[in-house]
Amino acid sequence: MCSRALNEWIEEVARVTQPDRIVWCDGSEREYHALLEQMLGDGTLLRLNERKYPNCYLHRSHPTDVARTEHLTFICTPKPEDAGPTNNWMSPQEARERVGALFRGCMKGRTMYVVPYLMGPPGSPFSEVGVEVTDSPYVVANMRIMTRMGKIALEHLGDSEHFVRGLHSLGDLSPERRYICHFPEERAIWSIGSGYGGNALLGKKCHSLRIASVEARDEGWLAEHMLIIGVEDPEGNVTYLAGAFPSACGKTNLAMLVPPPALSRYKVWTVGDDIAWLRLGPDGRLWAVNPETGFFGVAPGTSVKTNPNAMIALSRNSIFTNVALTPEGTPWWEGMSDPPEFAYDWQGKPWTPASGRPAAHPNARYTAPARQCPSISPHWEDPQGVPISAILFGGRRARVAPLVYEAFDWAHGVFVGASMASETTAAAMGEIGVVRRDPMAMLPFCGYNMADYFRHWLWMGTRSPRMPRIFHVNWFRTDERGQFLWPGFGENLRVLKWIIERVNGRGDAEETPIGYVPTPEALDLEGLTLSKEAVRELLHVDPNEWRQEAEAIAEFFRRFGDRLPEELWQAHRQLLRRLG
Ligand code: TSX
Ligand code: MN
Repeated sequence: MCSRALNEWIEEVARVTQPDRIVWCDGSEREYHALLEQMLGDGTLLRLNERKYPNCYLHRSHPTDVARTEHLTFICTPKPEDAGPTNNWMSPQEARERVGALFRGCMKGRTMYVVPYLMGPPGSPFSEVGVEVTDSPYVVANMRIMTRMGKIALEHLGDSEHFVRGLHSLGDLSPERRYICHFPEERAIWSIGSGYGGNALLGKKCHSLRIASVEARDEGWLAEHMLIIGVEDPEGNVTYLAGAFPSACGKTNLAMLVPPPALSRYKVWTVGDDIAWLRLGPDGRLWAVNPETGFFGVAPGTSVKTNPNAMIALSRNSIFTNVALTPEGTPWWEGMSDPPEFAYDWQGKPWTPASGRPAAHPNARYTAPARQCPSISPHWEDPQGVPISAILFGGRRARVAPLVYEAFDWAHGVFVGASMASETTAAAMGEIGVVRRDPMAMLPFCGYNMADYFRHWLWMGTRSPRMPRIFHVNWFRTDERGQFLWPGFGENLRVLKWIIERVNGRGDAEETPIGYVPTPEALDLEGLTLSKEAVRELLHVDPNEWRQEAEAIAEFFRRFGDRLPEELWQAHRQLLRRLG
């Protein structure tokens, strides 16, 4: 029943890469365990404590291969303008020559795995088939957690030639010969020289965001870097929200939020923590699915306090990458609990709290099945998706951005998303506290010119009178001494409650130059000990700060030249006018 186009492509890839063996993956439990045994045998994986972490494994990556490499990630369109000023561009011809040369014979002596996978629920009109060819068994094992792999994908494909072609090889793991190339016209991805998640699990960022964003533009939908949650109120009504946040804003924590005691009659359901595919439904509402089946989460900072649902999800059937290992064979990372007296660090070296370096890599990850998350929504695999009532854009801002505000309308909301920014945190990212623009949290993930992407967003808003309302949130505002003003975490549900009230025509707000901000009384702060002063500060919109912000936004917008939609400049002028 296998697609001829698929067979022909696999033959062609094998001719170029010359593997010793070809293995077609069926996605079965049995195949998974054989693969794990093989990796335990060759040292790719270590088995963790079977009693405390059943069926869990540790992988230590090459020390220079620990994160996505944006400077080595390319969009390969015929014209550089089609990649836009925020992407690296390489001509398809140069990519075929330069990167193609690296694939020649790269699988000699290795096994080539053919990994068919489905992004999206079985039987859903949202869903897409991809096939990743890889010489990394670690990639295959992670793909089995993150996607619907094997038989189900081939069934979806039938004899069609319509699938995303992903070619991946570890190559020699040298950063000098590392490339992640995307060919949106051919719906193809070439990745070589890295085994790291976002570079190598091609179903995730490469397919579900970069390639899918181009398809979404062409076909009239949205492929977004968003979490999806359902908030159930005490009466049992569930309101679905989607949210885009740059890194280090706690997106996975928000996706798995546990209500605080004062709102214990509410419940937050997790639909997805990273990617949303959104389409207009027959009812004119925007419906969303999570194309993935797992969480590829940052381990450091994840604890029973910050995210108890993630801790349960990752406690079995999970793969850990670059975490520390305790003498009892359990994983450990900074922020998980009090440090052990002794551990092996992410590179396997002896470590104590006095070592003066982190035990886990700051970008250490867990790969955990979504179905194991206690808050997973009963609707997370619904083929039609869930109806989205509000879109949240967020950022980490010590000042300027209030706790929450609502955009005036869709076009203004697109302006809010396009001008999003966040402050850097991790020392690994360079200086800390620097404001970086990251429109819709898509800067590293949009597969085409972001000016065109903004135009696509604006157009989507003209297609239905029932589009979601758009909000901006900031959990990270600080006082003059640098202390966080808002308690964050579960208490963020108080902000979501106001957002849901607004969507339902309630919830008091004050009109400000930047949008609708809750009145202090409109936020449910019962059981919180926040001073009146702190609330005032959290909700304050300072015209002077915002005039500076507007100039920074203009500077960013100017990078797109005359390709930037006029509506965004219009929104910018209106902001300046309202600021006086
Ligand atoms: O994930 C976070 N969220 C979202 C939660 C649903 N973090 C963790 C950092 C990002 C990876 C947060 N950190 C949040 C937040 O809302 N807010 C903060 C800032 C903060 C940190 C600590 C405290 C309060 C705020 N308070 C105490 O530690 C007692
Ligand atoms: Mn992400």
